[in-house]
Amino acid sequence: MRDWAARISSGDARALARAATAIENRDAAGIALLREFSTHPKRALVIGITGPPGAGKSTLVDRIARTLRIEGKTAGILAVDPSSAISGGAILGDRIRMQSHHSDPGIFIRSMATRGASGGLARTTADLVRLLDVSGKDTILLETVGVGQSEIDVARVADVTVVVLAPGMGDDIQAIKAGILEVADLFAINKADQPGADRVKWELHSAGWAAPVVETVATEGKGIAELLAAIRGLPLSEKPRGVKESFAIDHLGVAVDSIDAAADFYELQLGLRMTLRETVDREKVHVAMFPVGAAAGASGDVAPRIELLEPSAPESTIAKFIEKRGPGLHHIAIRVAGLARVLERLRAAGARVLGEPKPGAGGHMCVFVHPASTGGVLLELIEDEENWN
Ligand SMILES: Nc1nc2c(ncn2[C@@H]2O[C@H](COP(=O)(O)OP(=O)(O)OP(=O)(O)O)[C@@H](O)[C@H]2O)c(=O)[nH]1
Ligand SMILES: [Mg+2]
Repeated sequence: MRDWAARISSGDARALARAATAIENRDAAGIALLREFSTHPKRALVIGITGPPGAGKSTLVDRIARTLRIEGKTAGILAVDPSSAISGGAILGDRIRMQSHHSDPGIFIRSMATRGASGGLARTTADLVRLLDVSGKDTILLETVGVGQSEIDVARVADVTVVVLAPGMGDDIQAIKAGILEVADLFAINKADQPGADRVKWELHSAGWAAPVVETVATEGKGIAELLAAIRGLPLSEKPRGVKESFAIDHLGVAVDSIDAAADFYELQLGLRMTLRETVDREKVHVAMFPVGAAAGASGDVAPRIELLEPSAPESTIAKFIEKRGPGLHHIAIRVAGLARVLERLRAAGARVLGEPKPGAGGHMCVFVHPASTGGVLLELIEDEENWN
């Protein structure tokens, strides 16, 4: 094991390939290797390249890798295909296009297809990124097809995510899943040799997407230097590395006159299970929790919950809320990875953020946004501490 790990660290391509397979299969040996590497400091720059099918991601990755090699740097390339089977067209295409690097030990290429849940794919991707980092690759390029949640999870593993768009991909930016655009630190409008690139740029702009835009013609290697310069120019230090913004419902807080009375509905009639009942003295409330559904997605293990809130004293804010508006939805709580950045954006846009994040119940940092900014409901934002690296 030690010997294997040492060979990987020294950049041995065969040891690396064997390790990648063990990690993908989650073999005992793969897990042991990861444990061996768990204290390895992150060094590589991880660039996520995502976007709709056929936008030119693989061609772009290939060009970026070539440019890096000319600069004397090494690259690891992971092509993650969450949709197709191993023999799927996209991956086959990737293999063919990447063949020019085949004999270059400074480039390691790996294709992965979906196995199991999206969270699993993101986990394996993060592990392979670590492996490539350990092996001394300076830059890791992560290609995913932007069609669903799983690549958004995968994009969270990257330090910088480039969303590749191209003209003529369905005429409307709105047609592209908004979630994909949200992960963009940078847009590459590829196929700028074709008509309509300006229009894509204009649509991005008018739809309010603020990330920088670089035009490229991947097939001709145009705009690659500019793209790399833009990637390197992003203020990496400002965001915690490896943590990308993401959002998940944590709980819905419902103000009730009596937990006992309301619990009958949620427990007996609806069939949910009460997992916690407690009194939070500081907030002067009794709380009852009803998890709804399995832990959703990759962000943490906590299932979203309905929380019934009953005032434990007349001066409780819940008592005041009921007095004013009657029982009902009191707040929505969303778990956010990258809370600091989100707050910065909200404040800049004039949202009424109530104070600074403070430790709440459970010790997580949380902060409230006034209903006046949210369409009428108090919004609690909770920092998701999950870290991907
Ligand atoms: N005209 C033009 N064609 C391009 C450009 N970049 C890529 N292509 C072509 O577009 C097609 C798709 O390119 P890929 O690099 O496979 O695109 P992709 O986004 O990786 O595709 P998937 O992995 O299948 O989602 C290929 O035929 C490329 O040759 C470009 O800048 N201009
Ligand atoms: Mg591709």
